Amino acid sequence: MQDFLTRLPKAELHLHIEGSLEPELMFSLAQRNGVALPYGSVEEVRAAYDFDDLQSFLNLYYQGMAVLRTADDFFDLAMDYFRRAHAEGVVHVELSFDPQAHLSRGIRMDVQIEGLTKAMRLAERELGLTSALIMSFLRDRSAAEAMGVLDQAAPYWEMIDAVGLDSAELGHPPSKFAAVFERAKALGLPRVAHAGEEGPASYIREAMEQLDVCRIDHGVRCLEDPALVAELVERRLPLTICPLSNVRLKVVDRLDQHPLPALLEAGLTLTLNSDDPAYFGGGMLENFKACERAFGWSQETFIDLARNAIEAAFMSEARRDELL
Ligand code: ES4
Ligand code: ZN
Repeated sequence: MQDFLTRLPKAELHLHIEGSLEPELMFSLAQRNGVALPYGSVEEVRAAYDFDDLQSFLNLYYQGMAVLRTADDFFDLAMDYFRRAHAEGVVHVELSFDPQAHLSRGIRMDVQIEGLTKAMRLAERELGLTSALIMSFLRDRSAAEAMGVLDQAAPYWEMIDAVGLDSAELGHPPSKFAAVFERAKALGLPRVAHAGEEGPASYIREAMEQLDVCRIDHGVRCLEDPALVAELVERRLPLTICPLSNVRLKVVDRLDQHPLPALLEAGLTLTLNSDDPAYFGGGMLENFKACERAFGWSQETFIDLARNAIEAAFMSEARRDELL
C-alpha cells in the first residue's frame, strides 16, 4: 500500500509554503541572515511543536518565518518543498503564501513573489512538477489592509492563480472580506477560503455566498448543517481536508475520530492535503498513509480522492488531461 500511495499521482491544493519550513532550513536561513532564534537545536524546535489549538500554532508559524528575508530564501523554501513533494509522488502543488506576514516585517512583495515563482519555474523544468500560486489574506487583520495588498500586487496579478483567506478564524467571518473578494472576482481571480476549521458551519455558507469561492479549505464542520452539506454535494464544491493538521491542532482528538468517513459517506468532493507539513508531522504521503491506517480505505478510495484534487486544481486543461 505504501508503494501504491507513493506512486499514485497526487495534487496538493492546500499548502502554506511558510508552513513547509523545516527546522533544518530554519537554522540555516537564520545563520545566513543573522537572525536570532529562540531555540538551541533542531530537536528543541520540534519539541516546541505541541499545539493546543490554531492560535498556539499560528504564534510559532509567524515566529518561524522571520528567517525568510531575501528572494533566495523564498526560493530555497519552495524548492526544498517541491523536491520533497516530488519524492512522495506529488505532481502538482498549489502553494499559498501570506504576503502580509512578510510585508509587516519589511519584506517587499516583489522579493516574496520573485523567489517563489523562480522555484515554481525550476520545479516544472527540473522535476516536471507543476504548481499554482495562491495569495492569502490574513483574516485577523483588517479588510482595508487586505484591499491594499490586493492593489499592491497589481504587477503580479498575472502570476497569481487565486486568492485565499487564512489565519485565526474565530471572530473573523468571511463576510468581513466580501468587498476584497468582490474586487478579486472583478479582476478575474478565482477564490478559496479557510472555513469551518475552528469556525462554525455558517462560515462555510458565508464563504460560498459572499466570497463566491470555488473550494473550501478544511470545511470539516459542515456536518453540523445538513442543508449546507446537501448544497456542497449538489454543487460538487471541493473541500481541502488536512488530516494530520486537524489532529495536531486538536480539531479532532485522534485521526480515527475524524469526520472523514462521514464526509465521504455524505458524497462530498474531498481532497487530502498537508496544510503545514513541517509543523504537523508530515507531507502528502504521511497524510495518505495516516488515513490508510486510521480508516483502512481501499486503493479505489485513494484513487477517487487523488482524482478529485486533479479535477479541482488550477491547471491547464492539457496538464489535467495528462494527469487524468
Ligand atoms: C493555517 Cl492550519 C491553518 N489555518 C489557518 N491559517 C493558517 N495559516 C497557516 N496554517
Ligand atoms: Zn490551511
